[in-house]
Amino acid sequence: MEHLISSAIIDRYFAKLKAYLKIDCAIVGSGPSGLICGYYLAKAGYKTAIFERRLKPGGGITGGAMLFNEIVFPSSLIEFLTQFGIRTVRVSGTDDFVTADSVEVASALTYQAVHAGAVIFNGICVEDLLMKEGRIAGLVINWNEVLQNGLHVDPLMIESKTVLDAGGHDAELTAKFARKAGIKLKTKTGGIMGEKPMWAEEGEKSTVDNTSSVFPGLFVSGMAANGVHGSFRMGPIFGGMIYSGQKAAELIIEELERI
Ligand code: 48H
Repeated sequence: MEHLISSAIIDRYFAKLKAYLKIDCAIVGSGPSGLICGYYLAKAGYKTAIFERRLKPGGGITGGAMLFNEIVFPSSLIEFLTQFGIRTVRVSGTDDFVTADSVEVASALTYQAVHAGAVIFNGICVEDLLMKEGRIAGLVINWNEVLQNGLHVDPLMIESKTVLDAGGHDAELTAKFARKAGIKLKTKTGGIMGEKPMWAEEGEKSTVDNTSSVFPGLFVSGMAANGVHGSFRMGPIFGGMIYSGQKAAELIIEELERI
């Protein structure tokens, strides 16, 4: 019996991975902006995979704030959150904000993205990007454990028409790509501008403004967008991340329809 269990898992996993070697959009990171973007792309019928180096999806959502597992959203998102199966509680003394259980939010966003048709590959790190003829052409992937242990093991590649860097603070992947490729990014300076300190209101707003295409085929969302374009952090309020994921999906769909 044991060999059947092993064989079922091996067959199914490799069938799934093989089916996603050539896709429409590869999303790096399963934080809120990556999951939301994956949800909308998959729902619109685009072949979408999310690569997450950690074991569990959710990125910075699950830990809440200082491990207090509640997060804040603007009230403008109540209807959206309810549709996603997320319960909210009004914040006393203001109509502007609600709270939600961060474990519930991470689970609901993950469930909705996967059920819309996005596939999440966890435990896999995107170590580099694939670039051909002046545009991004996919990802270079490896087991996170291989990289963490510094093992000299060559990677595999995923071909993708578009890539979203939703990898969070410091926009490590886009920074590495710009440095290695020696190209100019579509930012005010042509380079990575770097995240600024805390300013919740400005950070929330600029996350959406900064969600953009930074090189042909390469998009940035969430904290990676703020890292690339040089804007503020906002702490444990997640409205900007949801709107950023929605905007990233719109921009990527526009590009997929154009190329
Ligand atoms: C595979 C990778 C790689 C890689 C990173 O940080 P995230 O939660 O992403 P966002 O930007 O959607 O959300 C940001 C939000 O969670 C947050 O941090 C806020 C609001 N901070 C405010 C503040 O003031 O601090 O998730 C990114 C995910 C993580 O799960 C990483 O493990 C993953 O991306 N990731 N996965 N390959 N190269 N790089």
